Amino acid sequence: MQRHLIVTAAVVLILGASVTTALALPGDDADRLITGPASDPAAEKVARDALADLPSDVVVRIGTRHTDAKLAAEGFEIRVESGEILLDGADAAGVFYGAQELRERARSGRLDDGVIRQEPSMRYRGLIEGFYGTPWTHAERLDLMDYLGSHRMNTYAYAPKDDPYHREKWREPYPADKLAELGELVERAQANHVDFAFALSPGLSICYTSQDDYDALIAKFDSLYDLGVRQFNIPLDDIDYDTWHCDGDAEEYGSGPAAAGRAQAELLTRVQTEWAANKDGVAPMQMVPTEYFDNEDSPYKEALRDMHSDVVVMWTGVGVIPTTITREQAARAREVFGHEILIWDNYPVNDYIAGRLPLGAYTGRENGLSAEVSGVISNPMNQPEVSKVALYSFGEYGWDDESYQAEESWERALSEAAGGSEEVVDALRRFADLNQYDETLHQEPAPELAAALDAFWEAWDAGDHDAAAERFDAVLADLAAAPDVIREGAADPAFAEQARAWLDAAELWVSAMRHSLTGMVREVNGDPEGACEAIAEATSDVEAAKEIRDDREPHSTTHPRIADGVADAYIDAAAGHAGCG
Ligand code: LOG
Repeated sequence: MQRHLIVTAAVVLILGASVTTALALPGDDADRLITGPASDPAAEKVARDALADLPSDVVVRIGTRHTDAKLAAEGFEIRVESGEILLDGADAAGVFYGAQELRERARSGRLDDGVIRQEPSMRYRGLIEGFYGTPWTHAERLDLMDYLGSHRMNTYAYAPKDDPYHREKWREPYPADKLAELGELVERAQANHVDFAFALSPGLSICYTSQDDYDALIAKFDSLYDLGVRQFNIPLDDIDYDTWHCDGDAEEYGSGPAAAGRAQAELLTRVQTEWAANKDGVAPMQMVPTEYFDNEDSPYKEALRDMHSDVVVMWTGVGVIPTTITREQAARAREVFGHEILIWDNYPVNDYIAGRLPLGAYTGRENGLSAEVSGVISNPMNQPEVSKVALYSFGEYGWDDESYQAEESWERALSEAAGGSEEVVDALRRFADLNQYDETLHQEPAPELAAALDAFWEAWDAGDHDAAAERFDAVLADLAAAPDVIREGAADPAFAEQARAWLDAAELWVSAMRHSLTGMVREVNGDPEGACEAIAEATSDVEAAKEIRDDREPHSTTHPRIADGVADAYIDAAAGHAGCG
């Protein structure tokens, strides 16, 4: 197509380009983009961007309902032939995603004559703001809506544990200013073909048999419905299901997990049948069970199986933050919960590992989970911009979980965060090595640095001190340079702002390692005093690194963890070698 278009463009240029261009004002490409009924402003804007990278005589028709292909929801087809591009979708979201594909291919020169057809493999793709600690700001949420839309993700579930009106004060209506913000979020979500799912967590205090509590819950949902919300969720995770909050519940249901399961199932069934089913456009209810983290059958899950069959059940996999999630496990979850499963994937959430900024690849999710579940959505970090490294891969996995490759996806995510610069990608890769340990998906701290250290010790112990030190210092020099490269080069300055504490701490830990190395070298060169001076410098760097705090909870309570178990171990060992430990 590229070659063909260029030829056509040349011909037009000779024969009559002047006529077309004379009619069009500079930058006016109205005549090159023809929109039909399935198109909307979001798709149009993207398609218009694509025109900039297409030869000027190419006509693009979007959403004109020309395709007879049976596309699944949100799917699209792009037909490229003879100077014309026909882009259509199963729906407006499909046209929007197709326009993104077109823009991307036009930019990278990968647009040949023929047909491109794509459909998402999962119904739900995106995130659940479901972590503890400092919730995202309004501005950050707005930005995330755009991010989701531009990465073919369609779900923003709103469930911040520390929004009091979501959990502790669930009965209370949102104050006007908060409601206005939620309204803006819903609008921005809609503009990006993102479904805003509102979650209300009454489990800390609800009396299941109380009509007043039921009414309070519905009133809250109604207030969000009026803003345009059409997906609703009742998360009942992290509550004590052996404790009732009123005597009536004990009388009605008895006690124990099965009783809790019945009370929850009845609540969801009632909300589904009396409210959701009667409200125009409302999707089936969603819920998070109290036993969300395993797939063993139990009296509680048996009780949930009686819940209205339309209700979607969220599940985190086996374990709250599972290293792996397999098809077999998911199939079993579907069986024991007896409902459609939507995975609440606790990655890259960092509320349980204060001081960590997990930047590793999104790994361990078996290809083909879409056969068993209707979606896999991310519970991200308190730091939204930094979370995009993982969210990028959730987008790819949700769109095509069959062919997803974690490492390759991660490389693309880094490249996006780096604005395409190889130098910045390298710096991010190094920084990510120091920041990938998360106890679960990545259990090896700083594997690259650890490997460099192994090589160093081997050479050092063999007596090859100078060569060992030189090679290791070259590794440390690259690491030392990385924070500044990221500060200056990250595509979005918010990345460096939100990673500030970790970038500053990384600089100090690397500096401490370099001083430690100097100490070792001085010692073997017969300068014990100089050695101990260097070790003292290392110690003061480490002390300074431990003073650093991020301002978001829970990270504000501790210092950033940088390559711990590797960097600190080396610094300790070096002090011993230098004879001043
Ligand atoms: C919470 C979640 C929290 C996450 C990680 C679920 C369903 N609930 O253990 O809010 O962010 O773990 O700490 C959870 O995962 N409970």
